Amino acid sequence: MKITDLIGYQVLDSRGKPTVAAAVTLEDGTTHTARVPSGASTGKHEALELRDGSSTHADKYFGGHSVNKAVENINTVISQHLIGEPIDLSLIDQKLEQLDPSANHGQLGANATLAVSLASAIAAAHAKGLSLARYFQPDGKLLLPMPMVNILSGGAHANRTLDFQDVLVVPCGANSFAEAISWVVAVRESAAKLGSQQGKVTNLVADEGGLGIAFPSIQEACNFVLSAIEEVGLSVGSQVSLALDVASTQFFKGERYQLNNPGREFTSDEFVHFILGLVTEFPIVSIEDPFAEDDWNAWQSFTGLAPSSLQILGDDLLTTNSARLDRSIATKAANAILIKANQNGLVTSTLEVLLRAHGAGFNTVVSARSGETEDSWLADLATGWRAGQIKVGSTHGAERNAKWNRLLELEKREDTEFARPFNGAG
Ligand code: 2PG
Ligand code: MG
Repeated sequence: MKITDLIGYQVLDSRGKPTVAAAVTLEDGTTHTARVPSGASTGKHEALELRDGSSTHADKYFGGHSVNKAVENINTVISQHLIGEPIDLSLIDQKLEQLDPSANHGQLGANATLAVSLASAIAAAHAKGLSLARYFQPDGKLLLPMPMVNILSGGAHANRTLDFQDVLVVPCGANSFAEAISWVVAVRESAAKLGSQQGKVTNLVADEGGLGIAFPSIQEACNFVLSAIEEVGLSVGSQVSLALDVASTQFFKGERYQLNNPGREFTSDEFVHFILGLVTEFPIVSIEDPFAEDDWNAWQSFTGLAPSSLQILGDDLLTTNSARLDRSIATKAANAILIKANQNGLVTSTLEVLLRAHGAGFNTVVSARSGETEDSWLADLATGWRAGQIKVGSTHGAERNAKWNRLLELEKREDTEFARPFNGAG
């Protein structure tokens, strides 16, 4: 089946910031749309998100964030080359690569290429009469991912109420996705209740739906979430464990890790030992970006010292980039990769990074961004790609729940099994 039309247009993300949407129309008259997400704590090695800057007339009210140039690139260069072509995802992504051979998709904008690539994937699945998850895995049981869910938010997502960006929970002992998400909802509610009992401000919801509660230290924040878990009668460790996204690049300044709470700064080596202390003291199964995006030595020495069961997850470090992944495999810096399609810019090359990671024995966590949309394709990608884990933010906000709800739907409608990557943890 051929593409008869392709358009790009500007829409809003969950922060009210402009983002790119693309719509692919097929010969059978159906139209398939996708919208791209956008980060706040972005890594400097990510693919380029093309924004207009403040000078354009069309941008007057968007403070330089509008995406008219990226949209224009879809409506001129890209559509010229794709209209009339068959709906074949790998050919389309190859064409997009040829149209913008720059490593970071900086000419067309990774927001333009990804919108087209995603809409094409959705259209290609339709053309085969499959769900997007099934398009990537036509046979056998689909693997529903274990969710990693934000309870407390800090960093760039919550005006630095905490130095660390996320304190998350992993319902590692749940037997189904539906059970997993129900436990998490209970823990988030329990945390909100506990916070108000303790006189904390709990009505501040951060960009990803987590509670923006201030704490004097990360240890107090972790203890608070542990109490919230116990309060609902779930057992810490065997049923629900902790995970952290330190997002440390955000507070790595002048070669020092600078914490506001408590006011203290650390050399890389000191911070390696600080993080080791945290993962020893708390039932933490996964730690993301404990070190800055180019502090490779710290990553390497931590991975050598940490318990082998700990998931050491590279986000800003690896930026869904195969060369950076290869370096981390070769140097044993990290043992897991966060997979974000918009860090990469194309669906097929994002999948290639994930498969390469699996080949090296790395865990993979498919992730949303802090600026999200109502789209749910992420749930299908995580499932059809057998990622094993997914991170979407909290269970608050329709842009987050669209992904959880799609996973609940896949669990009911498809032949699935639930991933248990931390089975036996705790
Ligand atoms: C992260 C993401 C999502 P952002 O750091 O993992 O939580 O944040 O999209 O702002 O980069
Ligand atoms: Mg991160």
